[in-house]
Amino acid sequence: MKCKRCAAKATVQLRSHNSAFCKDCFVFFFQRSVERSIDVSGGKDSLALWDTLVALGYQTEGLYLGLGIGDYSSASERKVSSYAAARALPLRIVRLEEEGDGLAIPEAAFFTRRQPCAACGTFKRHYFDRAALDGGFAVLATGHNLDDEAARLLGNVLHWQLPYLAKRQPVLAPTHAKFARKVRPLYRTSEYETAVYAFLRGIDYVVEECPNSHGATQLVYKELLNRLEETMPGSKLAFVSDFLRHAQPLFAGSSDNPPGDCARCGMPAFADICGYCRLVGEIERRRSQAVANS
Ligand code: Q46
Ligand code: ZN
Repeated sequence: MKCKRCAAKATVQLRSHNSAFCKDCFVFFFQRSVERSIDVSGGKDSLALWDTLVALGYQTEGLYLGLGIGDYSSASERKVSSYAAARALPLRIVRLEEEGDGLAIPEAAFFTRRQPCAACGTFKRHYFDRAALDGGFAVLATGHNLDDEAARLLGNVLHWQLPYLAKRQPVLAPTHAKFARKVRPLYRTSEYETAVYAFLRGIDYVVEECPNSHGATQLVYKELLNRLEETMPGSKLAFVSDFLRHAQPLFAGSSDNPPGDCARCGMPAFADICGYCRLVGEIERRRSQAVANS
C-alpha cells in the first residue's frame, strides 16, 4: 500500500479516512488535522469565528453548506466566498442540490409538510459530519453564539429532552470513528458582541435572516430571553454557564448508546438507518405518491 501524500511505502492505514500514510506524512497529517476545523454560513457568527481562529493561528478550512433557500442561500455563498478569497483562505463548498440525494430544504419541507427548519437541522448535521469526514477534519467548529445556546437550552428544558441536555456542551467528544470533535467556541459570546466584532474587523456578512426564521420556535425562545436580559442583564450567560457548571453533569448519563453505522449511507446512526436517510426515504415516498396521483 502506498502513502496517499508522497507515494512511498505506507506504514499506517486509516480505514475511516480510506487513506494510508508513510511515517513522516502521517505525522504531518495528524498535526494538521488536529487543527483543521470550522464551518461557515456567511453570517456574522461564523465569519467572526473563522476570523478569530485564523488570527489565533489555527489552521482552518471553511465549510459552506448551500441549503438551496433561494436568494438567501446565494447571498450567503457570495459573502463567504468573497471573505475567503480576499484573505486567501481555503473554502469547501457543498451545495445540497448537487449532492447524491439532490434534495434542498424547500423541497424537503414541501414533501414532508413540516416546517423547513425541521428538515434543515437534520440535513445540516448529516452534511457537516459527512464533509468533516471527507475532508479529514479532526474538529468541526460552528459559530453558535450565546443567544443560540441559551435558546436551545431553554427549548430542551421546557420539554425535558434528557438526551439533548446530556449532549449540551460546548465541546463534544466524538462517539464514533466517523465523527469529528464538535466545538462551539462562541458559546459565551452574545450575538451583539459578534456583530460588533464583525463590524470592527470590516467583515462583510449576510445581513438578511433566512426567510424561514420568521415564526421559528428558536426565535420565540430568543425573544423571551431578550426580554429577560433587558430587565436582568447577564441572565443568558448565567443560564448557560450555571447549567454547564451545576446541572449538565447530572444529565450526562442520559445520552444515547454509541451509534452504529447507517445501512444506507454508512454514517453513524442510532438505529438501522440514520435520521437523514429516514427523512430522505420519507421525502422519496411522498414524491412518488405525488407523481402517481398526478
Ligand atoms: S437556515 Fe435552516 Fe435556519 Fe433557515 S431553514 Fe430554519 S434552520 S431558519 S438557522
Ligand atoms: Zn444514513
